Amino acid sequence: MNKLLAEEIYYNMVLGRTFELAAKEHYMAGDISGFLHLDIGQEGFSVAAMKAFEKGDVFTTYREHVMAIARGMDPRAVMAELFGKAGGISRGRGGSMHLFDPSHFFYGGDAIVGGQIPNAVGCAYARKFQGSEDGVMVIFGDGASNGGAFFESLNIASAQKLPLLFVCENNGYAIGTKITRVAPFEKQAKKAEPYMMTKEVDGMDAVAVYEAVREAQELIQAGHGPVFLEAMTCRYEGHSMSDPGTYRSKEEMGICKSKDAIERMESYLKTMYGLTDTQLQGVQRRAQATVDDAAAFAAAAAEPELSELFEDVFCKERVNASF
Ligand SMILES: Cc1ncc(C[n+]2csc(CCOP(=O)(O)OP(=O)(O)O)c2C)c(N)n1
Ligand SMILES: [Mg+2]
Repeated sequence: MNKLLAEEIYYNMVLGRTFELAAKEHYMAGDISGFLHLDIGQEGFSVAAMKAFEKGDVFTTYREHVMAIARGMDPRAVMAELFGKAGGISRGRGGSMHLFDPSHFFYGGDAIVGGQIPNAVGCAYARKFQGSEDGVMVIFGDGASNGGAFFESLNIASAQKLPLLFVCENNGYAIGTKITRVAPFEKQAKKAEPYMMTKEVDGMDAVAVYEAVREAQELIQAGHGPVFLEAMTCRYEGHSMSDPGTYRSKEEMGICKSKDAIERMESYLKTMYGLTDTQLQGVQRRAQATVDDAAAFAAAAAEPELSELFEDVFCKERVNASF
């Protein structure tokens, strides 16, 4: 990976973690309500996957703030969405789980576990039909891979040879349930093996994730059909702000945090490109300033108009007159 890209990925990882820590603080202060799922610990995967799949459509889960920012969305608009403000990326109507921006080919954020998977299949079908070569990436958790829609999606994507990259972000848990209690194996790629090529990557290693996603996208762009990538990650916080995470031992968390993706990227930048601690601290300060600015913007932004309350809720016209 060249220096410029490595620095860009590092900045976005630090920005992501700083953003998440600020979101946590604002949630506790009552500025953010509803659900808030933090991505702390998984930033290496989130940022590298977005940077690698720069061209193409992206569908993902509710744990998507860091991905949205890495994709190019303005941190101000993302934070304002968390605050439920009119200046939010989804006009304050979606909140944390529904960051949506077609101009960046980023279609959420989905509160329905696994709901994004069949949506991505539909998009991949459309892209194939349109002759577009970039491909579609869908990211989902290990828990989501137990749902029926996931298996149906594997089936139809492989039967139709769709340009779709399935990425399972396996953090080992669905809320407080360990994946091995509800699935017969720890690695979920096994479920996709009869249908398509599968690969595994260390999701705590941003450089490896970047390379694995690039390679997989090249395969789908070459008309290879769908590919399945499994990234093994680790979340540091509870499932959401309402989960104290007491089901994981100190020992387990210690092992988890010893793989920290940000620290790993720092050693990479130091050994490969001779970056100094002072330079890395400069990056951290830049990230902090961006997040402070985003939070100040969100706090000062206007609430959505009350008159908009029922907008985009009901269909205004009959689509089919004979219906
Ligand atoms: C269809 C559906 N069932 C259940 C839930 C409740 N729920 C929210 S998140 C979650 C766990 C999902 O775990 P996983 O797919 O591994 O994602 P992670 O949060 O670990 O990234 C569940 C069961 C939901 N939102 N939607
Ligand atoms: Mg999970």
